[in-house]
Amino acid sequence: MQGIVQAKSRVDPLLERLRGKKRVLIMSHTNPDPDSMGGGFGMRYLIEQRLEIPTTFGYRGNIFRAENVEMVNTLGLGLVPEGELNVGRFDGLVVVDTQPGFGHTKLPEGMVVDGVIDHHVPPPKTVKPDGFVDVRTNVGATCSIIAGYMMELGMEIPSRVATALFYGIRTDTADLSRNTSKLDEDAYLWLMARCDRSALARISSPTLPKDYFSAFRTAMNATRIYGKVIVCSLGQTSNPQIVAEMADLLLRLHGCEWVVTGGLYDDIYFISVRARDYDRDAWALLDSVLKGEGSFGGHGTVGGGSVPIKDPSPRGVRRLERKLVRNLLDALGESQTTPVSLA
Ligand SMILES: [Mn+2]
Repeated sequence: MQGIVQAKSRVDPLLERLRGKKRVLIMSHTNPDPDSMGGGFGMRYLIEQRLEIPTTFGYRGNIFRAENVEMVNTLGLGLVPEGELNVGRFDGLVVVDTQPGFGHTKLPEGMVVDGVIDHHVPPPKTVKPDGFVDVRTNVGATCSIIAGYMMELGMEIPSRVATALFYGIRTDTADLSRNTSKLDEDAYLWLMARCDRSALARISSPTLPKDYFSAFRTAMNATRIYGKVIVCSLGQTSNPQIVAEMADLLLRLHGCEWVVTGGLYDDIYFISVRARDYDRDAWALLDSVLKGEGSFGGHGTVGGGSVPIKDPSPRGVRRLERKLVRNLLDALGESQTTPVSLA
């Protein structure tokens, strides 16, 4: 007798665990980026389709980057801010693009974590949840892992979901140019064929407010070149996203091998690291810059960290920046180099 062959997927144990739940909450790290938003949207679709359980994507912090705001609006991601979540309504919790134990990840108290799907190096003090864990540090984007489940299950997905997942892979891997695995390539091509191209174009180049450009001018003036290392210490900033955007831009400077940018927002000092060459390890560099302070994460040539500041006065910020830059230059052998201004 021939039965119906069910497609098998790596996500099956999670689906089994969630079966029968009433309402599932999906969370990511604070200030969600496209990979976490795309991954969350993808997991919502997967769970709702396979299990017919309603889901909600809850988030902490803000969505800063104009592209990311456009992504939320154009695709109708329907994220719910933490303050508006009624946590008691949920009996399931799935965490995407981060892991419990990271400093930038706060999950609702008392809730059991049913699943973790991520591609970051696990935090040093890992509290291993007893639920489903799929952490693949060789993969460039959480969205690739989630698209992989859909491919394994033979699912067809709406263009909105495909576009969100695709944009997550695009941003985390810079269009497959960094930290890329076979799975990222397969997922990228599979999603590309299902994307809404005009939505994608809108998300990729949204209009920008005037103060965006003045923030860039300030950042240019704050940039110093120490041989192969570019440093941009912004002090207080009104938009922490400029820290990551400057890192991406400065990496294109001739002769640059490393970029480290930083800025204070809401009493947290944010740091971004980028490396030009494939074999560089941003995680290891952040480890030696922060020396146990704050928290950080990274994969391959891209990394980010945050340090809560005790003294947020301009002097206090300058003191922290000086210390971090000293650690950085020591770690990269540029401590004797005289800095040159960029602009
Ligand atoms: Mn990611």
